[in-house]
Amino acid sequence: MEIQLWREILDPYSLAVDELVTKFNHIIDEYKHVGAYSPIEQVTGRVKTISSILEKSQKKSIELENFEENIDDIAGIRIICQFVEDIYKVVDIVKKRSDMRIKNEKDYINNMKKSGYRSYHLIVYYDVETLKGKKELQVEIQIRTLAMNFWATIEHSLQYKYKQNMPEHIRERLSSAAEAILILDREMSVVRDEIMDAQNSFTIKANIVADILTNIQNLYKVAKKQEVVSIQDEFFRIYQNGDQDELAQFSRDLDMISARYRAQSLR
Ligand code: 0O2
Repeated sequence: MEIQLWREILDPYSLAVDELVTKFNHIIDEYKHVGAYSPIEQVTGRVKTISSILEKSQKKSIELENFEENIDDIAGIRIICQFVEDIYKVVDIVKKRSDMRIKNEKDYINNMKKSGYRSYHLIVYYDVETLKGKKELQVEIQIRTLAMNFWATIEHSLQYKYKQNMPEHIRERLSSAAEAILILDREMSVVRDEIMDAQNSFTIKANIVADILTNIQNLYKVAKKQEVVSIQDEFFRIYQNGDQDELAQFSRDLDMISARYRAQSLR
């Protein structure tokens, strides 16, 4: 197949990957903006390379004319979560969306692969708009924890290096590393609530401080310098005290002061 034709075929897959990465990143932002914990930690995406498509077609005896129907991971999205529980939340989020239709799912978390591989896979149908009109594509979404991703990345590199001939002692090491990852994920789940509380309160505090600083910066334009300086001193005092409730109250008071100045400027 000519390189130009490959480009034409793969272009919509690039669009799908770009759109989906943006959409999943937006979900992270939505959680952040309401000060809530996001089950999605990180999102990446890729379009399978031509050589990788050729290799898979050969391995699975797929005719090149039919590769789009038969290779379901030409567009791939990888979603990384902190905790195993988050993976199932993300699966629910995807299932409830109207822009992705589930074709099939594989739970390699409850059914770990012989290699030790763990991950949740969804194949979804996703529509993109091209110059030729709407095109329905298949996209593979892999959802896994940070720990599972660490293992899979290392194992993938070793698979690539050794192809079918991975030495037995390395296979054994990978298998015991997979066990260690399983235990690590379980241990992290036990302290999940505490970790989430700590992360939530960090995010909430950061948002309050950002609001206060924006307000102070705007007040410099409209209020007397002396008044802003004393507001700023009060902020430093409360911040150093470290009492989050007091900081939140200060932020609300500052909102009212700012609103008063805005009202005055409209008169
Ligand atoms: P690449 O290079 O990552 O794209 P099936 O026909 O369903 O039996 P298929 O189509 O390979 O097999 O589906 P499966 O098993 O769900 O695997 C899809 C992808 O999951 C793989 O894509 C890998 O990315 C990942 N994966 C599956 N098993 C393993 C494993 O044992 N180790 C690692 N590191 N990754 C795995 P590709 O196309 O094989 O590879």
